[in-house]
Amino acid sequence: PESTTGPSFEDCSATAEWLLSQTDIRPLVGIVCGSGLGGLAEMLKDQKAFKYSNIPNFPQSTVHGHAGMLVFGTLKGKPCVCMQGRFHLYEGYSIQKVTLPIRIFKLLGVKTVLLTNAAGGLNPDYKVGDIMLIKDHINIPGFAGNNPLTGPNEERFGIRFPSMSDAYDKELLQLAKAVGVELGYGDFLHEGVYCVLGGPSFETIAECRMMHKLGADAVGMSTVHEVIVARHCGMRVLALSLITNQAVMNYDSQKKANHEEVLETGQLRAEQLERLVTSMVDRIEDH
Ligand code: 6GU
Repeated sequence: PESTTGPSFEDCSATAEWLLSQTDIRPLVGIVCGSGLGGLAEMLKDQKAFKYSNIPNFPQSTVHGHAGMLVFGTLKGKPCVCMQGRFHLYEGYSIQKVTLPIRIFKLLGVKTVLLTNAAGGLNPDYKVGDIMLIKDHINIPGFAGNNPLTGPNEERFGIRFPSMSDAYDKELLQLAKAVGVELGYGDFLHEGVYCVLGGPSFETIAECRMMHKLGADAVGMSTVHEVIVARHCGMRVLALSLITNQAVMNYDSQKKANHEEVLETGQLRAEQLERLVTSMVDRIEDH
């Protein structure tokens, strides 16, 4: 990992200024697309897209299934910015670099962040293809000091000790549930707790059992760091997981987690997930 300081406020500002000089779109909603869920970015109208490699100070995306583009445009007439592909700790970036785009969102004027991810189901009631609205998280890397806010606090973004008991916006959760039911997704829509691990190796059976016992419903390798940084700087957050596979919980199972299955399920339910996010954007009140 790099130093614990991460990109400076000035670096973030320079990147945001550069982006704002390249497009007239002034996004109010920032969207992060998880593995296999990048199709969402293609639904934006009047697009202006930037390859991560062309954006000053931006990290590069290295994972198959993540496109590596920052897309500006409108969704249902609302100005949005969308990360088609995110950064992960397991790619070797510092945790500050992983979450840099969220601070860029803030400086672009974003008020609400919608995050998606692919996750393994720990709750035995969850089936492959189900959607879980994240109501809370367990930050395992954070237990060991790997928190994106580690280092000197940048007061221009937020306070030293932000609360996380209100991380997932209750109004947005209510709205997402209502919109999901309206769309006919009630049968495969859950509300649950997401547990983050560093990856890239998948969990052992004992680790899955432990996380489930501790109250986690799904497990993944992303999102939580971004949520912490978004809340630190006062943006509202809605996050949702597509359950792409069931985590292996018992020693008789012949199954094992793999990235191909994750991407395939992404395709299976991508349309529904895209419709849910699009409808959410439509219904979000700007403030
Ligand atoms: Cl089973 N585990 C983790 N850590 N991440 C995942 C996953 C499982 N399925 C999709 N993403």
